[in-house]
Amino acid sequence: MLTIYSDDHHLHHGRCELMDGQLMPCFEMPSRADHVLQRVQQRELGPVQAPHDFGLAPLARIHDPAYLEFFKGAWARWALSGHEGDLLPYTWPARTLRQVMPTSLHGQLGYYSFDGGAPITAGTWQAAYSAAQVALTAQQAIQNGAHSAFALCRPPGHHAAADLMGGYCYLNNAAIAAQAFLDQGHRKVAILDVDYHHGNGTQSIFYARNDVLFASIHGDPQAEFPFFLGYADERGEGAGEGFNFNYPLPAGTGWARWSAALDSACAEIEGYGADIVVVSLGVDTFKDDPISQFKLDSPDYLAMGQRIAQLGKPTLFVMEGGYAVEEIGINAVNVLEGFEGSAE
Ligand code: SP5
Ligand code: ZN
Repeated sequence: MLTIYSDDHHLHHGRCELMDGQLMPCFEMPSRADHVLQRVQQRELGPVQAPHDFGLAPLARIHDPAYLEFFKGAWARWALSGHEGDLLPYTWPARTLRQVMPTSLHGQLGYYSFDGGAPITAGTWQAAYSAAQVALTAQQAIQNGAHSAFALCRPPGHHAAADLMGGYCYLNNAAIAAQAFLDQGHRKVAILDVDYHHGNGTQSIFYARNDVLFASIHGDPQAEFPFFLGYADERGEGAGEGFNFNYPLPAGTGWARWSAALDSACAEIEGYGADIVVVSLGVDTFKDDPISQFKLDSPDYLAMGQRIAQLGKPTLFVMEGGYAVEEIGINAVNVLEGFEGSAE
């Protein structure tokens, strides 16, 4: 399987995230992608190539142009005002407040974010921009006939909505790639999100549309981040009604229960008749993940890849979460090897 990877991810190294009442060192760190790349090479999964640059246009098919403009320029505004540390939001337009656009940098940052988990550093825009290009380059490989490809994206993307960053995410790599498939002639794309956290950004982007089916298996938002989306009764709206599927699962979920949800999600994807499957590949479902509560073990990821391969569709894997840094490479590449071992 072809892997697309850019060293630019190193440009994004946030110092702290706001979590559990504290500023904690960021769990989403550069060594994550380094470990995945090492494992890809060690297992000889296939060639590793750098991304092409498709510019801003495919990003603007998903993200609000004003949001892109803000994100691109935020660090320069922060540095100009004499600051050196990371830019992190602290006030959000929650209920009872107005959805207005202030002129202040922190006001605008609050407007364009939903949590204190996505710091902006000097290199965050470039890293996120390159990650989106990584996804688009892997998408192009499939468009040109490959049965599968791996977009080794960092930072991740599935929490980012059209005009919101949060949950370590800035640009929704999987959504950008899914839209590119549609723009290049495909009619039905299924996004299967196996990250431990609900893909709230991806869901919101496609919630009223029937050309993208979204299915997500994740920690029950009653108890887990992102708390405010990801419930089972969210089925889509308008033309998108019946094209959104959430499988919230309790803490402690292991492979037996998790794989039953995967079977259900796969049945929906088959019934839909997807041309293409995009997998939001988070491996924070791992038993030793430091911020998550599922109990999948490394061999389970091989079985996950095998089950996804049974769909028989061209499949784009897009890297999302996974914070047990020592095992992230083994687990992510196990999914890809499981897929390849079973693909036609
Ligand atoms: C892409 C992705 O996986 N983003 C995840 C963002 C999660 N941020 C909030 C994590 C809260 C974890 N709380 C449990 C802490 C255990 N001490
Ligand atoms: Zn996650």
